[in-house]
Amino acid sequence: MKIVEREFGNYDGERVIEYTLTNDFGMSVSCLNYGCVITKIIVPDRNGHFENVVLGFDRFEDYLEWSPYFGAVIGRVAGRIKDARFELDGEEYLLAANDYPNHLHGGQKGFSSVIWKTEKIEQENVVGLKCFYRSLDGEEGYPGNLDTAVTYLLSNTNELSISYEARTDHKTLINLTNHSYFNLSGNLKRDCSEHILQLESDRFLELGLDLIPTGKMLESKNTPFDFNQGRFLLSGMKSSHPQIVLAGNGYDHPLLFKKSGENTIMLSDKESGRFLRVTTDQPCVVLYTSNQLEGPFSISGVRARNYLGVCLETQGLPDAIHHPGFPTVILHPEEVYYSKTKYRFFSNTIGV
Ligand code: FUC
Repeated sequence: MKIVEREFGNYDGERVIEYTLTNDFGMSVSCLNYGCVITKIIVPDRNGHFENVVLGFDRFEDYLEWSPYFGAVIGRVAGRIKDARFELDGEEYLLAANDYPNHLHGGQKGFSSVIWKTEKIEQENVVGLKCFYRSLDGEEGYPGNLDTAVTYLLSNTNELSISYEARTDHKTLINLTNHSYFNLSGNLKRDCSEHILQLESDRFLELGLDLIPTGKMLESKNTPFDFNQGRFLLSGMKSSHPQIVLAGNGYDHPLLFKKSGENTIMLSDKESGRFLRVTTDQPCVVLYTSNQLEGPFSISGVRARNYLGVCLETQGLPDAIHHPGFPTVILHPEEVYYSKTKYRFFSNTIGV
């Protein structure tokens, strides 16, 4: 197993480094010290053909100009916070309204667009990168100095695990995730709409026109949100279900896992034979089918278009601070925030 480093760019006078972690079977994960961005994940298809299965740019400048959070760690709070404000212990906090009038994915300069300190991990059966970031009291409007560590570990079983840890010195909010856009066809050959998704979930959160949860939990049975038996993403994306239409003819919804504790999500692409099994300790996954990806830029030579990738954002419920019925995203000074999501890649004829 090995780690190779290369210069990727410069940001605010700091060097941007790309670290490529490779296991003994040739699978690799590349990531940056900027936003902990995963730039590439290279895994074999059923014929042993290695290709990239995430959306990412070859040039750092494209991340600054175009990236809709490609591969990045999102924090302090993933998703939207209504009206970019919240109250904690009678105190009102005003956040960056970067998705006016709401707050999105941690603000103007959230965890996805800052330089993290890094530490390489090289052990016998695992190779990885631990990233550290201290978010200062008041950053993007949030209270408390928050120390966060994100660890990427790649194993010889073709599993990438991402663990998140955080501590604060003042009551604050936290809900971290990774915003990778998966496309298992390999090197963006086909859209994610051809992927099959399976997970155990009976309810999802209804969204308002601003894409923020209304607070209502809807039943998924007999709707495009029922993935219990597995379904082609396309079958839901082309439906006229009002929630699908509202999200831009696709999914942008928190799906609530049926049980607490560990849950599994299975994503697969028939033609390449690639599978991705995601295991998480988080209560929901925000399923986003890149309904708003279209733009005047290219992603590794492919023109940006909607439905090119699918995000599986495992996390706490979005806008939880405004919904007392949702599990809390408040972090107290005496607590440690910890969460973990694992991504295991395999193919249906050969594998490790
Ligand atoms: C996702 C979505 C949003 C947004 C963004 C790029 O997580 O929930 O609607 O457009 O990321």
